[in-house]
Amino acid sequence: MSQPRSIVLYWHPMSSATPVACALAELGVPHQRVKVDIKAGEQHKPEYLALNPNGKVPTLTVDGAPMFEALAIQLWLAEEYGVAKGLWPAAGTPEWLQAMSWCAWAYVTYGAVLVRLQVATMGDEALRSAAHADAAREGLDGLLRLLDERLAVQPWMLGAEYSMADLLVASVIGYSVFIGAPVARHAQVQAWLAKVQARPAMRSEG
Ligand SMILES: N[C@@H](CCC(=O)N[C@@H](CS)C(=O)NCC(=O)O)C(=O)O
Repeated sequence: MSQPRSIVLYWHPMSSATPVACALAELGVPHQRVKVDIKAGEQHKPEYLALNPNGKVPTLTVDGAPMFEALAIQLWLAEEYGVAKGLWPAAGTPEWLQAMSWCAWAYVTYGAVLVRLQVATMGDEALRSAAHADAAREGLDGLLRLLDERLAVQPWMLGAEYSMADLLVASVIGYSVFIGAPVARHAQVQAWLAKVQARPAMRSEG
């Protein structure tokens, strides 16, 4: 058995670090937490930028070695700890190919349209636009339809069992509800999201 690793999560409450905190809890990974006060600008300190040149949370260090981007961190955690727990498929299997695809779909494809909606409806007044917001909402609706079709034929992202793919994808879809994505139009997605969010690990930001 390999030596336990020393894991440290640099985080801020209710941020992009939240899904990582939930993933650590779901996988039962012992770790330390370091709060980075992004409202006070701690993310711009040279010692933090040395870990994460983006100056954002989350950052995870593994035996002192840093990694950043919530998607990359969660995929690493799933690979490292999820396979033994039956929460992540073995690399190279058909289920793993689907897991990688849907996690990237959520964070990259869906996430890009979500940012369009966010920019068109929140933040800088000069960038707000009802037309852009409508177009982004329609884009998200089309993507949510794909997810709804998948969840109409199987209860979880990878089939019969809950997996870390559900946690990753639901983290993005759940956040998108707050931005105004039309999740409520998709009954299967809504029911699945409620099941994922009811898991104890999803409330363990700490
Ligand atoms: N794509 C990045 C996004 C990280 C991100 O935007 N983090 C925000 C909090 S939600 C942050 O640290 N903002 C501080 C800043 O921009 O100064 C990831 O997934 O890690």
